[in-house]
Amino acid sequence: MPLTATSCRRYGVFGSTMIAPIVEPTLKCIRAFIMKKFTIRSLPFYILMSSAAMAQDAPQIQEITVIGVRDTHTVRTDDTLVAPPDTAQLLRRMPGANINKNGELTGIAQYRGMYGDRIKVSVNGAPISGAGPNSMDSPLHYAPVAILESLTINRGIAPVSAAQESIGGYVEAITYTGEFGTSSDFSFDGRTYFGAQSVNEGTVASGFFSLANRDHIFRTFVMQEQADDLDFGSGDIIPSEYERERFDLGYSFRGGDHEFSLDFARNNTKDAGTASLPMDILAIDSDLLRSKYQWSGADFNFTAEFSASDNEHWMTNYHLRRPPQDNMMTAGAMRYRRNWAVSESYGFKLKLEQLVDNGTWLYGLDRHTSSHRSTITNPNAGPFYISNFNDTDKDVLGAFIERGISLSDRTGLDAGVRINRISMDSELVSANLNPMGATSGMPFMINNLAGMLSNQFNGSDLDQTDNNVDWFARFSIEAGRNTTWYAGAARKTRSPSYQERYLWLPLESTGGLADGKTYVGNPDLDPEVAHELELGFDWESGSYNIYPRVFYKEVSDYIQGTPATNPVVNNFAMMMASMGMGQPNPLQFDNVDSTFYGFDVEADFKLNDRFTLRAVASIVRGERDDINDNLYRIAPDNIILALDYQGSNWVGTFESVNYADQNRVSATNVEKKTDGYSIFNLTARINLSTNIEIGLGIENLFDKEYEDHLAGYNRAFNPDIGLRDRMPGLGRNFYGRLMWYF
Ligand SMILES: [Cu+2]
Repeated sequence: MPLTATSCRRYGVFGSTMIAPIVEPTLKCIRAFIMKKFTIRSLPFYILMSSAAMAQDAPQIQEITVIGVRDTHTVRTDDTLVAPPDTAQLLRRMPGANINKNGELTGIAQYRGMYGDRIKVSVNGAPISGAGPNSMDSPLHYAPVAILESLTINRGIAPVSAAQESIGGYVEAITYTGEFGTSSDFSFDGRTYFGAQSVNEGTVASGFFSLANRDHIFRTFVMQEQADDLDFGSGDIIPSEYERERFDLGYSFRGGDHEFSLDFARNNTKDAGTASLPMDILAIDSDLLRSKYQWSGADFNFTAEFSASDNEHWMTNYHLRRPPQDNMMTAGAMRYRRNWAVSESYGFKLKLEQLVDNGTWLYGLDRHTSSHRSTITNPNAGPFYISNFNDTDKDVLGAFIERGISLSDRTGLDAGVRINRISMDSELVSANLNPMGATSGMPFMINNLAGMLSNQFNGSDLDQTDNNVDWFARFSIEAGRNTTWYAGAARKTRSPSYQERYLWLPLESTGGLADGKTYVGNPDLDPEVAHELELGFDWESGSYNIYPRVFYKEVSDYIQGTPATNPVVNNFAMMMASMGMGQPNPLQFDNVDSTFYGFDVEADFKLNDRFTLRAVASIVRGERDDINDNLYRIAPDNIILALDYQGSNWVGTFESVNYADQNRVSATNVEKKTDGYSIFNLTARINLSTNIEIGLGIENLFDKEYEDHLAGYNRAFNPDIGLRDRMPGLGRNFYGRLMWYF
């Protein structure tokens, strides 16, 4: 008999291996939850959930069951002890995922070898367009750990409805939003979160407060965090200090089948070192607004979301790191740089989901438009400026349709198509690299070359439109009581980023590549087109669960830096390098062909009532197809093995994190190899009472010194790390957090 609408209660949260649901739902219900992950947005504070409250709260929502495999991996902050302030660090615990770390608050999501703009990240459903042309405020910068409720990665092929351009994957951060009450009386609830760690004397203090009844939630969040420079065992990473403040205000209303929310967040990042990049953060001041309306009918769900952001950012190469020194060719003062960068974005998403007898239909329309401006100046030479990006626009308008269907009682199919129309443009650019008005000599010649490049750029076809088609299909079949097989296929596209199209002067504004190379863009770039296959199975037998996946992805017109061929670009870079700025032999963004393939798995084995063994392993290869080279900054093979102990009022974990050598490096990006390493971590979470929890941890127990392949190269003067040497991993770190729910 084909599966039809099934009534499932919403109980626990699935995806985190740390949680045992209080009420074990049926396997089919779990699948319904996974299918419907967008409908379980606001989860109650798990620790506060009592079975009585649950019985009362759990609405009898009609859920459609379609056979499927576990296609997301969620880490919940409450159940996972993490030391660092950067939410991106949580990705390291997920199969296939990792982070390219350029600073403590600057973690760029990597998934199966792709990163940066290829991974779509949303915070509470809203896409994020950071201000920094080097992604100093990468999207997860806007979901600090202290306000984070959960971080979810779509395993493998993301549905086309998840995000507009999900060629490399989709990550969703959910922050605390509070819970509706059960009566008309208002109650005051909240959570305070305090954290501290030894490795950089970092502290965080935050509070989430809500005033809620059955119909209304008023909420606010405040946070303050700061730290000194990080210790790596035989020195400090200079600069890696940071300071950040955050303030949120929000409101939700529920009436009948309708729900509405409006949220505002203000982020103020102050001094923050990014030693893997040419400059450090002086400030990031951001305002983010989002709103959502949801209408849940008997056989449909309608959602309308709106978001907007306004980010302003300053960075320099002199205020946190040692400023440029005099050399044979130039005075250090002439190489001081300050960069002002702003981004504005807004977007909406309309989604209508229809529940039908054998599954669901989903129709949607979304738009996201972002503009960026970046100007580089020298505080010691007023007339000096580079119009790095001048009001570059990227406007993505998309429409999609998706179907989830039970083909039989043992087989399910999810499939969908999306069409994106991408319009991009830039205003004209200019620069003055000859602030003293010299009539001969290096600055004069360099400025002439810059003038030729701005003329070339301004005369090219800046106005570009791409029409991109994405589709995906995921087929699942239950092969027995414990096993569900899975096969997926997809075509995904991505139009170039504004840096890839509109970087006109050889500079390092590359969305955080941090390879030390300067780049130029190309307005005529074609969109990337990926074709992907994925196979795997879920084997779930209660105490033993394993979820392996293999994948193969071919990308035509993959955008990659290749040696620049424009003689003006090469001359410019060579002259700059001779004066101590940047490197010769710049790269230009180009369309090439590439292939990604690999394997990842998560598994847990319940040894007995107390002990559970967990494993997460990730292997990925990324290769150029047009030449014999590897792709740059790909995560080394890695495996996390953890042993969890469940005590009466505490949970302990002993964990080994193992990274292999990375010898498959990119010659094009002059990438350095790294050696493998293993570090060991210990954590414990103790419930002092029903509403107070303490977490304690030691990271890198044996103070092992190692190089972090994904942390780039040191770019700031440091007596203990050479310039352009690999960034070290962090030394032993004692850390703790205190969470008090009230
Ligand atoms: Cu920046």
